[in-house]
This record gives sequence, C-alpha cells and structure tokens, in this order.
Amino acid sequence: MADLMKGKKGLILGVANKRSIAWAIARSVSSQGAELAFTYQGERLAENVKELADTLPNSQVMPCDVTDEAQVDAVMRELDSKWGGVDFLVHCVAFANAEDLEGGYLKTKKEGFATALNVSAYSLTLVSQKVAPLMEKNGGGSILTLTYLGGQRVMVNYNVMGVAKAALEASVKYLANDLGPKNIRVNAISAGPVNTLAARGITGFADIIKMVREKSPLRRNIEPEEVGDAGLFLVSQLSRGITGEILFVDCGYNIIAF
Ligand code: NAD
Ligand code: IMJ
Repeated sequence: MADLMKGKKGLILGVANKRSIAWAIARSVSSQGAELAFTYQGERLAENVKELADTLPNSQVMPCDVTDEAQVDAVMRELDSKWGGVDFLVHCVAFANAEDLEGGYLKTKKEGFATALNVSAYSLTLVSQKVAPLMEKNGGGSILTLTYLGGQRVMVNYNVMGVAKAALEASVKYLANDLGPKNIRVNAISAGPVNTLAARGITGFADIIKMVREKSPLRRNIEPEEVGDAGLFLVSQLSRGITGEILFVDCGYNIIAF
C-alpha cells in the first residue's frame, strides 16, 4: 500500500452501491491509507453501504439525509468525538424528481426546482459549513463534489439537474473563497457519463455514451476508477495549490464543438 493519504481522515457522502462514483473515490483514497467514514441516505441503503465499507480497513458508516440538518449535525458530532478533526469530505449527492428529468425544462414546478436545488446544490454549502470547524482543527482540509457538463451546457433531459449543477459549481467558487483563508480547498470533478444508479433508466443515456465514444478526443468513455484517482488527487496534498476548480474527467469531451 502506498501512503499518500496515511493518517488522513475523510467523510464520504453518496455511496449507494458498488457502482457509485463515491465508492470509486473511496477505493482510491483508501488504497493510499486514508481512514474513511461513509454516510448513507435512509435505512434502505444501510446494509449495502455497511457491507461495502467492511471491505476497507478502518471504515465506519452512519446515516445522513442531507435534507435534514439535524442528521448532518449528528454526523459531525460523531466524527468530532471519534476523530477530533476531519481532513477531507467527498460530496457525491444529487436528486431530482424523475418527472423533471424528461420532456424539457420549461414545465418545471417550484417544488421540483426546490427539491433538486436543495439536495443537489445547497447540500454542499450545508455540509461545508458544518465540516469546516473540524477541518480547522486539523489545520485545513479539502472538499470535493461531483458535477456534470449539463450544468454548463444544455443536455437533453438533464433539465433542472443542469440548473442545480450550475448552482453547485458557483457554490464551489464562493465556498473556495470563504474557506481559503482557513486552508480549506473546495473543488469539483465534472465527470463524463458513468453507468450508476443515478444514470440508469435515463432516457437517452445510451446515446450519450455512444456520442462520447465517437466524439471525445480519447474516443472512449471514462472508467469510474479514473474519477476515483482524480478525486484522490484533489483531496490529497498533490493538489495543495488548487481551489475553486472544476476539473473535467471526461476523456476531453467538453472541448469538442463539432
Ligand atoms: P449514485 O446513485 O450511486 O449516487 C447518488 C447518491 O446520492 C446516492 O448514494 C443517493 O443515496 C444520494 N442521495 C440522493 N439524495 C440524497 C439525500 N437527500 N441525502 C443524502 N444522500 C442522497 O450515482 P452517481 O452517479 O455515483 O452520483 C454521484 C454524483 O456524481 C452525483 O452528484 C451525480 O450528479 C454526479 N455525476 C454522475 C455522473 C454519471 O454519469 N453517473 C456524471 C457526472 C456527475
Ligand atoms: C440524468 C438525467 C438526464 C440525463 C443524464 C443524467 N445524463 C447523465 C445523467 C446524460 C449522465 C446522470 N447524472 C449526471 C446525474 O447527475 C443524475 C442525477 C439524477 C438521477 C436521477 C434518476 C432517478 C431519480 N432522480 C434522479 N435525480 C438525479 O428519480
């Protein structure tokens, strides 16, 4: 085992199953010696996440629905007493009502807009404000979130999630500026399409996979491990001069206009 993250303690939000991008990042940082805490949304996912976490050394698991501030507070209290500080946080959380992910953005209702923006964008600000004191105790830290090209360009069916990702990406920059003086960095990875629970069943997903394979500079789709390793870079000291950045891990697809 290499030791890039030896002694570092991190909180990972958003593992649902073994295909989750959060899990790919967890594997990368764990392979470098990091100690991890995982949160899961709702008891339905508890067993799944516990089983996965048990395959990594020194990991623990706790519930956290990001729409419930009390649950976020409880996680931070537990980490404060167990670890006394946190070095990094990985936020891989997104949700919009299924009806808002098809048939155009124009029809979006206030409730659906609020849900998508609350879960997928505001939650980063909430967990950042709650984890910052624990990172300060360790002399700084690194916060990482996951975004998608649909936050910058119009992607069919992405709709209100695109608006939420635009808010998330702007949040990364404002949070980076607020937390920089505390030596806390905030960055995002903009990942190419990955076949996870959040992508399965999306109308047109297969077409997007095909388009990336045909048009991206690398002429292929990304592997989850590639997001995992970029995540490792952004939470490690290798990226200590980088904050407020949106790093594309997409085989170069975003640079192409044809
Ligand atoms: P996933 O379904 O494995 O992960 C999404 C996670 O969000 C799940 O673990 C789910 O439990 C969690 N979540 C939803 N609502 C929550 C809530 N209220 N409280 C706590 N957790 C909640 O899918 P994924 O593709 O790994 O998604 C992770 C992140 O990656 C998301 O932000 C997604 O937008 C982003 N992303 C995904 C792709 C892709 O193609 N899969 C591409 C770019 C970015
Ligand atoms: C999601 C919707 C539409 C097009 C999409 C996606 N494309 C990709 C995704 C092309 C790659 C996956 N993605 C980047 C997401 O951020 C997904 C978020 C998401 C997915 C679901 C599906 C099930 C549900 N609600 C969701 N909320 C957010 O009920």
